[in-house]
Amino acid sequence: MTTEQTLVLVKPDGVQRGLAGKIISRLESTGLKIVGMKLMQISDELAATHYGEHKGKPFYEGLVGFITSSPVIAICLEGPDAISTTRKIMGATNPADSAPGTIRGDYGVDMGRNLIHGSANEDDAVREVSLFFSDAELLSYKRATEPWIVE
Ligand code: DAT
Ligand code: MG
Repeated sequence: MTTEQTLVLVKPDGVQRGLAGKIISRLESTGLKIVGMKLMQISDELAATHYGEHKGKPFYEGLVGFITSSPVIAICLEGPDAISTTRKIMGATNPADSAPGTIRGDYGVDMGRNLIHGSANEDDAVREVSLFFSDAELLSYKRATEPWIVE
């Protein structure tokens, strides 16, 4: 197990639909630690940088339009295997293929409204966390429950 940080976004559909609490609760319940969190409006520039890998794809304009359409909640989660654990709880990119019990499987029906972003791998996670959070916004703290979460 490697201690990792990962970037999560509760996307505009999650915030608009009042599902942010439920989505964050599922991630928080794993024992992963919230080390940064804020409600924010993503600018066109930030969206273009964040989704740079998808530039030129047919869904790119819609994706950038959607992610900048209304506020998101950005979260930095920290803990053992935080990246893959978060991706598992999110479910597959297309909610239609996401298993029941996952966030996208339980709350979504459309690829373009899939509620949540989570960094895909270690390189993306490092890049995305520093894109959305300054050093001062990421807090280092201990929780009394930690020995009950990690051996
Ligand atoms: P993920 O969000 O699971 O990491 P991704 O990085 O491949 O998926 O794509 C980013 C987002 O773009 C995804 O959450 C939804 C949208 N998207 C991806 N592929 C798409 C497609 N074929 N049609 C429409 N939207 C798509
Ligand atoms: Mg991705």
